[in-house]
Amino acid sequence: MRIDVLTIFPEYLAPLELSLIGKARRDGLVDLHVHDLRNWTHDRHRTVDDTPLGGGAGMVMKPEPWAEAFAAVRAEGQAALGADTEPVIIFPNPAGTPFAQATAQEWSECEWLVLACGRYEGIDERVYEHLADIGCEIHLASLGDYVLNGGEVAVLAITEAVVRLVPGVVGNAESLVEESHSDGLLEYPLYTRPARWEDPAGVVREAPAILLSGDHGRIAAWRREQSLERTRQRRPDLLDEA
Ligand code: 6GU
Repeated sequence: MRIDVLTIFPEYLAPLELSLIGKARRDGLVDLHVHDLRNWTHDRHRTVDDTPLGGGAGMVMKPEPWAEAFAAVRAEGQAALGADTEPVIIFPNPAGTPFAQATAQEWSECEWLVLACGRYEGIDERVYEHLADIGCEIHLASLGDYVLNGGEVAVLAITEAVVRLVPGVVGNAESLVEESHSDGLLEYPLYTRPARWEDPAGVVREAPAILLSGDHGRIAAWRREQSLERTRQRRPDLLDEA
């Protein structure tokens, strides 16, 4: 999978060198490129924003650097992947559709993602119109109902959620099956040794005896019950869908 990130803060994406994503890159499973949007400005101050037409607070990202950046990144990606390959373009945006595990699964099956980080109040609307006009598949995705300063943190989250689903990235593929949200429910509680633990307050805490029983059928049923109960308490909204 190829991923291109467009941002005015390339340093913000430094964590993509680390841990699971860093290893996936070194293993050749993910070809990830971070680009500075200001490379596609032409004035002395490398300006990417201007005041909103019609007035109002804050600044809006100008269309020209974005259009030039997409054209350049598209050509670079097509040189690597083939001239008929098109990227799926994702704009993290608090006004987008909710990003969820099913979205991560879909995008993990894409050959090429371009993640475009907006800043300030947002990007000039004509950028989206232009990309749609030239036949690009574009998505606006939100992490949840709160506002971040820009798309960079959202891109870290989206990239991690997507890349870990790319085949070969997570060593034990079974761990992707049992985790929260993979079946629409929250994950059951987990325990490890020691089965009998005296906590720092002197309270003896035993792991549920059923987990020591060796009866895999009853353990699976218990875990399902726990998942359902936990989901009912914390996320009743998920139960209606599951
Ligand atoms: Cl994807 N972007 C920004 N700027 N804020 C957000 C968000 C995304 N998701 C929730 N808040």
